Amino acid sequence: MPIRNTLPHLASAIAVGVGLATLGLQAQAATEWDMPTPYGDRTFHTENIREFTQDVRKATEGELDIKVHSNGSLIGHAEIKNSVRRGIVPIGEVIMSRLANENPIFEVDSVPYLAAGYDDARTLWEASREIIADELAKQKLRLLFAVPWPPQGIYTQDKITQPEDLQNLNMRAYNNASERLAQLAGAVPTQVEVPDIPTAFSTGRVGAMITSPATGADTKAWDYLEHFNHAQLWLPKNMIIVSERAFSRLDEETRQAVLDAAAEAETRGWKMSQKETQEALDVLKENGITVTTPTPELEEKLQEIGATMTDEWADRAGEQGQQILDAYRKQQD
Ligand code: PCA
Repeated sequence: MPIRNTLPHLASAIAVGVGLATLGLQAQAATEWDMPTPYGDRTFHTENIREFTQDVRKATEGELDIKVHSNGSLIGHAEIKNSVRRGIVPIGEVIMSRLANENPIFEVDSVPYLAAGYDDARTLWEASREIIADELAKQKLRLLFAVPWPPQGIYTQDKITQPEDLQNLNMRAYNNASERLAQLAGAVPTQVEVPDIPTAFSTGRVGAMITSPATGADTKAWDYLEHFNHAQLWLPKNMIIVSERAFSRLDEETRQAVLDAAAEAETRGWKMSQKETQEALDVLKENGITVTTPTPELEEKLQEIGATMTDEWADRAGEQGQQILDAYRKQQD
């Protein structure tokens, strides 16, 4: 009798014990996050992100382990933002201006000549960061950090001196602004993601492109063209976003570690970008690309296109856009 009575108790005690042990273990097990990014391993953005994930690993003693899947290998660029929003992945990188169709404020960094150097780009970021973060927060996305690409220019097979030289070129573009600029210059734009650039050139789909010295060097532009015009049109930013839901599941200490590493990654990334500009220009030259700046005639045309695009953007971006422009101009003074 006593034995019969004790056994079930013993069994359930063991079960509870095992259950608690499992729970305890789960609470301590490392969290693993998959992080899709659109650009390749040679890109300084990817290097910076890897450093960010190492910093998080170190600071949390391995509690949060973020695994980077670069070059669109896990999720293509076009799907990354919505994948984070839907919780398919907790964190990811996208170029901010890709969200322009949702709200024009996301492409404020791709308006030609609005902020075409690092100091102005930084001021513009300070003037726009909060409003952009708030827009993302409405979708339960948290902005962790943003880092600019080097200034955008124009790659061509032939030398460009006159505005007419751009006409009818099949021009590779990557966001609405680069597409619109190509259009206004009389070229024929086609959107192509970075991993697909070499194929787009080798199959003749495009013969020119708008991008940075960095991406030209990363994709070995010298294999398919000869000229880079360092026009310094704008500095588009990549941003790292995390789903608020995934973020809130982390404990307080881990959350702080992520925020600290993100702040460092932003500071480091801006420096890397600036350094990369000169280094990539050198790589282009060493590999036979002729690097020039716009002739006065071309400059005039690009400025005219810039003025048109600034007006178009301001119209589209309405009150929020005006708020950013006012804050930007005020900080510039
Ligand atoms: N490289 C990316 C975005 C801007 C840049 O410099 C691209 O060309 O798609």
